[in-house]
Amino acid sequence: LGQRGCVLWFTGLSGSGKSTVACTLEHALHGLGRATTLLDGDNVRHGLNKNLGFSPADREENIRRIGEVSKLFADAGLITLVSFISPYRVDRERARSLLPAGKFIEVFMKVPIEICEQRDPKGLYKKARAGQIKGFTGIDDPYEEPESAECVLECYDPSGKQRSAQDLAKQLLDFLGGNGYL
Ligand code: GGZ
Repeated sequence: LGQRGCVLWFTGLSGSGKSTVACTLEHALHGLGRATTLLDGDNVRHGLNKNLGFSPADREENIRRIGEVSKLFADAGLITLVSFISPYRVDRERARSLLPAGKFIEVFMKVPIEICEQRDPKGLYKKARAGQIKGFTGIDDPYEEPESAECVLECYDPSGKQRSAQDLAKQLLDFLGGNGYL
């Protein structure tokens, strides 16, 4: 079991494609025979964190618990994919500080909010604009962009064309391979 565990921490707005890319990357890693786990809203906010909502204090506690659980998985040798908005820089930095240097890889899904809002797959931006959801990230709750993420995924090329999840996952695989994580 020579595998070195690490945490790939995806951060980005609602609708930026975090979970899609994380899932695509996970499949690619399985193809290489790597043991992984994926933490996202579906398996964490509905279980471990089902007592938490979206107030600043609840988001902080959400990310705190996810950081601690990620550390446990990484210590067990898994490539741990984590997909939450994680909007507050200080909370991401605390999750980073739980791990030895180099084991926390921050992945910023760089997508302009205008595009996330246009896509609006679940109609949540629309509801936030209408005041039916209060404290929505990017509308009336802050998203603090990473300042030194290990990986910045430019999800749109300069011409405005969307890059595929496969292409973005490939960028991450290249990063992992090139930096001795695989
Ligand atoms: C942001 C919200 C909110 C508010 C519900 N703000 O597109 P989605 O639906 O699937 O992703 C969003 C998800 C965000 O949960 P996280 O655990 O990732 O957030 S955080 O890291 O800030 O704790 C969205 C939905 O939950 N959602 N209300 N007010 N997103």
